[in-house]
Amino acid sequence: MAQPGTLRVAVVGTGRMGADHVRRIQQVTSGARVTAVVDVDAERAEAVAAGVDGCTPYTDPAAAMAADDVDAVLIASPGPAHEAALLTAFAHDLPVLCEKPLTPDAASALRVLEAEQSLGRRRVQVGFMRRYDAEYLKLKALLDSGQLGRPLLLHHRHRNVASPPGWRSEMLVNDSVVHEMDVTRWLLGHEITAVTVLRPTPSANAPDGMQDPQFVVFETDGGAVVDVEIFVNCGFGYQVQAEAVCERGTARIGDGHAMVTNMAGRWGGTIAQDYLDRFADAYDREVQAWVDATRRGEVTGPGAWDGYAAAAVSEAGVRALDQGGRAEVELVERPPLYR
Ligand code: ISE
Repeated sequence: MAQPGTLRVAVVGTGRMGADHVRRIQQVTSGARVTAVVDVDAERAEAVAAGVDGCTPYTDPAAAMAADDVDAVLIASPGPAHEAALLTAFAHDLPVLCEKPLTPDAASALRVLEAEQSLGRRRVQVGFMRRYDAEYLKLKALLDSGQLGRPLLLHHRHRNVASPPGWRSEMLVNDSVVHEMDVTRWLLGHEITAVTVLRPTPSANAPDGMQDPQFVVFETDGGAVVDVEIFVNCGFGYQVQAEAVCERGTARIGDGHAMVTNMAGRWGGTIAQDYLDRFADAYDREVQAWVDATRRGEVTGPGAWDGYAAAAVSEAGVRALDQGGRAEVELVERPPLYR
């Protein structure tokens, strides 16, 4: 039985990310426990539920959200399933932590935004976990302090060891670079107005037909120019780096120098191999912040507007990738609920 006041969470989607969130809520987060897990694969849901005391497996998100012992929902199913799960959570007036992307395209994200507005209050935190990473938080605090002056440029590097099976070129934009879209908006406080995608000769290690790496450029409404190297089959490790170039100096994060070793005439360190490792602390902080805010009856962190804005930039990015060159971002006016 959950302690009184403990947030009882249904986790929708028990793939890699969802299963990691179940572990996190049970073992790391305070004030919450998992009482339901949902997966279209019944056996997988049962296997995950079997490891958690008092947890019921479901194949239908709506059934889990209607259960008496569910107070909140964490959505970690694939992006195309998010809209239906979010609308069902709204129908039950349940607070939601929704993994990124909010939805795969701007039209569906806008429908979510409209549905949340009709509730009259915010219900959704979006899983842009980099906003909870200690290094990104330091960079944000430094930029906000004004010590470096106005930011002019951001350089991002985003590398994965290997792309998952079934990945396509546009997923580098809407599944990977979506993080840079969000941190750029968050770090600078600007909206992204245009996206250009340049396509170097693909790596011989990329799957057939995949444009990898890509070089993506954002323009912002505050006059900044931002570049992103996305390379999802780099082979050697998981690296996420960012450098801000400002009027009075620069600041860089993500070098991964937590420990440097000297041995046998060489110096060096190790490189994380995936995001669950590199961003483990950020995920822990993100989920704890969601649980704490939800228990206070609040919604904090990146919300549906941020999810929609990232979806609109992704859409422009995919257009720029397909057609070559530059595509402008089409964004609706920011509704009062998100100002
Ligand atoms: C994945 O879904 C993530 O969110 C990771 O942070 C990103 O590095 C990876 O490219 C995505 O596929």
